[in-house]
Amino acid sequence: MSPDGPVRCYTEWDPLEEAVVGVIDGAAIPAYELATQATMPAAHRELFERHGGEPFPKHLVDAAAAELDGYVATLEAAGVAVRRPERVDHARPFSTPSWSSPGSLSAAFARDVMLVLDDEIIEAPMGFRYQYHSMDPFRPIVTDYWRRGARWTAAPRPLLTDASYHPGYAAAPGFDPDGSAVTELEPLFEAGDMVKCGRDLFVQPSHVTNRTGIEWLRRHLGDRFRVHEMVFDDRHPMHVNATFLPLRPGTVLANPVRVKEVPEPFASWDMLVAPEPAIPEDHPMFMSSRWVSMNVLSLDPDTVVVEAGETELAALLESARFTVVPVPFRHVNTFGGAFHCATSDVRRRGGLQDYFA
Ligand code: DAV
Repeated sequence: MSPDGPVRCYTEWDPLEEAVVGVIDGAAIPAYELATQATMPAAHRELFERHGGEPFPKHLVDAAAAELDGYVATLEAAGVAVRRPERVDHARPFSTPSWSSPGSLSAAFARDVMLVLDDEIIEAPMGFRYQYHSMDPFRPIVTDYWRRGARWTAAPRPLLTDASYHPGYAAAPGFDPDGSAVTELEPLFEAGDMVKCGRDLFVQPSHVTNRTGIEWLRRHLGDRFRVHEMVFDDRHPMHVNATFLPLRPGTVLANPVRVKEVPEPFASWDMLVAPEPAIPEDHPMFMSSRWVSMNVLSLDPDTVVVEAGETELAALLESARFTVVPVPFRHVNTFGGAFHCATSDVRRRGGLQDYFA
């Protein structure tokens, strides 16, 4: 727990000193598999079925890549050190002894592949088959952090045979963690389903995070952290950061459609209700809902990066005394996320605190 180590992160809001920001280069169209069906817009099913594993059209990738570079420049101008994963071709098939995938996805959403907590990086056991190698482009960075003193752990590698999926999941009317697209056969989680609030880690069971994965984390983290579950009113849960996002002690940004009840520990916090996304209805959104509009990133307890077109959200945050840094990110939105998804915070200033004492 050296305070001078390269990795140290306890919250979503302490002053950001270093982060990994993803790259979209080489992105492939996700293959159609059960977890895709459970989480991604039904309108694009045919694209996934017919073109899964092929490269995404270059003009879409290039536009998003330019926005990611612009975002990195903004972070660097704010004094944040930024590392990027390797640029690789994700349109390459691979297989295990049990199954094969026509390709991978991308290295755009750095958040999801690893949980950075305390001085440790935990590689996520991801539930999509096409995410099986999603950590690979990040390995040089993580190896370097480890050489410089960080702890480095990989959660047990999942097998992802058919027994890890639950084809009957769709029968449930809302989301019931016991009716997730993934079974409880082995630990599965993605770090996008988590928010860090000091001693308390809040995790959403979803179609990519199961209770076995949450229990693995609970036991791995031991006494220093309390691991809580949060379930929201979302039929297609995959990552909690377009649903419920703490911005500073006492303030959380919430999705009005999905958050019907504030999780008990947050009862005394101010809830900022995210406005209707400004993303045009006809904007291509292949992998998420338009609610990635609220997928913001805190640079410190007073400063939030917001998509440049989300002016209502910016006004709401300003009325709550935040400074808003607008950054264009619509073309990144097309691929299923925004700033919180694209960023894995590696070091934030500040120590381990209890915000719910
Ligand atoms: O539509 O709320 C957000 C996914 C962020 N990676 C959604 C999914």
